[in-house]
Amino acid sequence: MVSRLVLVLGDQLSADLSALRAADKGRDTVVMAEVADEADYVAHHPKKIAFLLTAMRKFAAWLRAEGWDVRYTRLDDSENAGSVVGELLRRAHETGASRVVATEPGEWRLITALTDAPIPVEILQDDRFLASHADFERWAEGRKVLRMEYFYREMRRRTGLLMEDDKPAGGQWNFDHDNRKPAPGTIDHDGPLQFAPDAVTREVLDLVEARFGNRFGDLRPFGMATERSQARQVLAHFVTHALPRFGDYQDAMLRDSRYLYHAGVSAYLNAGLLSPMEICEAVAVAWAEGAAPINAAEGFIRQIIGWREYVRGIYFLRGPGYVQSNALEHDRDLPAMYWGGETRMACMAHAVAQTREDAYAHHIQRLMVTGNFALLAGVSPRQVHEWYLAVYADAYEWVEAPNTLGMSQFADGGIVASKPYVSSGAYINRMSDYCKGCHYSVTAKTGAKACPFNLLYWDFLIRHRPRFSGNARMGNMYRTWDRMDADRRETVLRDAADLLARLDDGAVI
Ligand code: FAD
Ligand code: DLZ
Ligand code: SF4
Repeated sequence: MVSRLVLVLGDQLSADLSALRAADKGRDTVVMAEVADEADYVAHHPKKIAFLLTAMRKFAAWLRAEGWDVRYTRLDDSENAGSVVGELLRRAHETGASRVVATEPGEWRLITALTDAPIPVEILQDDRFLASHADFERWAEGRKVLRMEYFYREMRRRTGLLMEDDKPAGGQWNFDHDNRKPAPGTIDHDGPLQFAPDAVTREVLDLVEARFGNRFGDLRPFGMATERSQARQVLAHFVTHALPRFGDYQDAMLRDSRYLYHAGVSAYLNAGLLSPMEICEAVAVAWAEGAAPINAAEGFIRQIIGWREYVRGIYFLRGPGYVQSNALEHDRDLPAMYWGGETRMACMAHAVAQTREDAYAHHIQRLMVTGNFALLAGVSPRQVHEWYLAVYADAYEWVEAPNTLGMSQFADGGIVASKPYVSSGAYINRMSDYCKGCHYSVTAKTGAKACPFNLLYWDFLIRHRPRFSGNARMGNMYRTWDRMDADRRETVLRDAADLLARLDDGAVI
């Protein structure tokens, strides 16, 4: 029988990958390649590139130790073809292999490239997820609205996580009402475990610095896990030290505590160093042993078997056109402050500085600070999407696009979110300590010192009144506006228009 190439991509670093399971160790050749096309299709954060290339090199070494023939291409190899398909063709020529077996990539862009490649590529399901495309399609079939909560309950029943017979543990499916506490004064947790760079990591850091050092994003200090055993330590550290309080302060934001009690495992999970079930089982065990309360365990498990699986389902259900979505017809350019440009808004400055330094921000920073501002200001969702895809270490289109375009920007017209996630400054003030040090006043509703979120909030609602006034969950907002004094309403809209004009002129906001 003829030999095949087995493609392993940078976010497929799992021992039980379907392509590896389908291959013959004695006959087939694994292909792994660091290629410019994958680093450049958006301007990925240098830390993200360094993490993936280091993890790829270590995974390749592990595969070799397991007896695989691995052809590994480094970014600076002179023969490097520059693209995944180019590398497959080069290795096919070199080995005489006439077919490729691959696990489905997490982006349509690469699926199309493999499907169109001038060599037959067999694409297998990525069964590292709990719901297959067919499972999700079956669930979605005939439903008018695809709400995550109902999908999640099915996943609980299917996995048996936090189930007592056929009933949810604690008597409720969802404990979110216990999970919205404002920021506490202090946090007794330093965030995810960090690792001093070893020789492999240091070599990659030098390479990434030379090639991508001038991009947005700090490469150093670098403390990410880059192999499975380290990622397992990050998980164990989270379960012991942060999980018990994860639920309580899930939505809070603090200047001096970037992670609060969040896990910081998404980059490892999405690259394949951890599996969703092993994470959830560790959390369920902690709850069963009384080491974590139900609101923490349920809240955390819902993110993984609920949201994570659900957004992937939406991405593949809606097809390659999903990333073009722009239901609200927003077309403003992404302001320079997203790339580190100066801003007087303390919340935006904090979220962007943390993103630049860590390639990480937690969910509420992404949704209610950077996402909220872009939505209120009417920024082109395509540009917002490309920013999120580039700057976070955990970002691949299958997970990033439905979160950004659907949940955050309402660009899909309400498939993921039943109403737009917009708020005035009051929400940010309640959930964070950002406003204390801000140039703007969160209580000022008009005038030069008015918090930009306060002005743009009303401007957004009024601009989109025909679309949203009939939404039962938004009626209160419109009633509040209608009760406002007419002069005040005029001033709010005039100040908002002035703010947007200054934003377009490149003024510091
Ligand atoms: P924790 O808060 O500790 O949560 C635990 C885990 O749950 C995460 O590791 C993650 O795997 C999963 N999870 C939580 N929320 C979501 C969600 N909404 N969708 C999918 N998984 C979730 N997450 C990504 O993994 N990649 C992305 O590119 C990404 N882009 C986002 C863009 C926007 C605009 C928003 C609002 C959210 C995005 N998220 C994304 C979801 C979420 O912000 C991150 O998963 C989370 O911040 C990762 O940090 P953590 O591991 O500390 O998470
Ligand atoms: C994100 C990324 C980067 C920066 N570099 C590589 C690479 O050099 N080689 C590789 O195989 N994968 C890389 N990746 C991850 C891919 O972009 C990812 O597999 C696809 O986007 C599909 O999710
Ligand atoms: Fe952000 Fe407004 Fe608070 Fe300033 S006052 S930190 S702009 S919410």
